Amino acid sequence: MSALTTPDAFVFDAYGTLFDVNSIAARAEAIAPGHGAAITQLWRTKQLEYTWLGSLMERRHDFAEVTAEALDYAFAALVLPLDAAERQSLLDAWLDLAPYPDVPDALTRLAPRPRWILSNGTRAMLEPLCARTGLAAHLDGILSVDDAGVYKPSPRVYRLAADRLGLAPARIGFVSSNGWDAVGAKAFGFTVYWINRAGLPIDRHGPAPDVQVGTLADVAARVGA
Ligand code: 2OP
Repeated sequence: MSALTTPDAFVFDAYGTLFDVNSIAARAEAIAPGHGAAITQLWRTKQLEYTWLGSLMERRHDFAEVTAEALDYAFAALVLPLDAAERQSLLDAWLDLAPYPDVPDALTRLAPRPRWILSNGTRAMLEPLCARTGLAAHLDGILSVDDAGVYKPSPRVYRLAADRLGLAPARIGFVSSNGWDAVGAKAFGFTVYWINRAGLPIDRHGPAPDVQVGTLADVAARVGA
């Protein structure tokens, strides 16, 4: 994609892209000293795995339910105790995430293009998070996969954004830090910016993103904002 063809609108993944999920590890470490990283990694892996399995089984639970189910799996697999208050504290951490430092300014720079979230999260998870962090002031709206009844990377999810914006997919810039989400969005037809925060190779199961960058500020710079 040439640097001159800038998208007419932007759509953002939430967890790991706009919001830093690493703060969850600190809370897990406080509850289970020495196990915070292992808990968080297994929890996030299972959380996403359950979204894919639920979609394939056509028996999906919403992201709040899946997040709780994955948490219970992680503590059982690691044979660690978890009382009700600690469990609720970890689940509440998803409502208490911080935006990455460069995100508010980068979103401001991308204006006046429409800027929407498209996330696996439920509205009940995303709306208070965007309000509390102030990101709601930099966004034009929130789309949850709940409106499609299936999880990413189903094209029915990405279609939600194209329909809501009334734009051809290629005119929409999709931004995600999750490689599998970036590949799914590219397969749908978006112009895709992969924020490769972890320096990983791109997944090979589908078309590669158009642009690979390190931060959201890099995305704004790429479109001359
Ligand atoms: C999101 O949809 C995949 O967690 C990622 O926000």
